[in-house]
Amino acid sequence: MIHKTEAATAAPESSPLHAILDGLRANPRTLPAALFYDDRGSKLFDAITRLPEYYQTRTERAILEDVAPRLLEDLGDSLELVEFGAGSAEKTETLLRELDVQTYLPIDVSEYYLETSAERLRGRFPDLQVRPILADYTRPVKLGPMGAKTRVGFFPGGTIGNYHPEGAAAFLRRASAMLGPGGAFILGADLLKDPARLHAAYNDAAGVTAEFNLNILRHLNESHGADFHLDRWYHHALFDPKNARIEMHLVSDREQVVEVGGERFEFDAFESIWTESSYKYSESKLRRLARAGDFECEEFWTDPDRLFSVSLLRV
Ligand code: AVJ
Repeated sequence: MIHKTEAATAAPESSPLHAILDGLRANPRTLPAALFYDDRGSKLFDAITRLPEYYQTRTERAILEDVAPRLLEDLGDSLELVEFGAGSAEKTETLLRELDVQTYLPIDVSEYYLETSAERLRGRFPDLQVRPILADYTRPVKLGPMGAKTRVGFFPGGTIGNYHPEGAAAFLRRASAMLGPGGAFILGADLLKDPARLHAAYNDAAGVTAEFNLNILRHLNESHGADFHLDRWYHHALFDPKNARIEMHLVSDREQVVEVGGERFEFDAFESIWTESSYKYSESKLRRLARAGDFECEEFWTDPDRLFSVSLLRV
């Protein structure tokens, strides 16, 4: 049974048309990053996580496996694990194996992901209570009464990097309020590093990231009656050191007019739509972000090459 929260009673939709149109009218033009993750986009993202250039996913998994005993010690027994944007919940299995989790609350907008992963986890962890919550985790979510000693949030994958810094702090403050006093939060964040390495991770040789980026336009054509010609746009990803972020853009290769949701948009040649930001953190910036988000950074773990980080924050 999937529990719909108050915030989500109107069937969560990741990107309503008005948000899409607002973004396309803006200067610079943007599109919501949530648009990436239709069925095809989710599969492309899975393929990205296996690319040789994309170190994030495998490095985070290795760190989590490595520090699991320390997490067990820090968090103690009787936990309620709340995952923000759980997706297929693959990384979660490491925590479920190693920690004393009584209840698992995955929050996601995808009913498909929630159902299939709940079934898989109930099969693998017969003593675990799984209570899926169909909701948009970027908004306040009601968790209901707690049946364990400590509430632990889990936000892996470096998705925190999609938020601009003020948005990241605001998200953490909401999470902190949800988890309550004594609550903990396990946060995965990508680290600042050699720009060439960052650039390669978003410009893979096989072109999967380009496909993933362009898929947004296909998605808009299919679900919002847009008429983008995919061969008139190209993928552009760059590292901006001033803002410590990767920016992904879709660039128009000519002057053209596109219709989206019945509205006409005129694009100049080489004008771009900004589709994603992925902020990269240093340890000190991450500690400051935690504080701005009403948490204290209790532990900071990284891999030997300092590519990625897993932090344990405390309310
Ligand atoms: C899932 C947001 C962490 O920013 O690296 C991968 C998404 N975009 N390649 C990231 C993504 C292009 C990814 N996050």
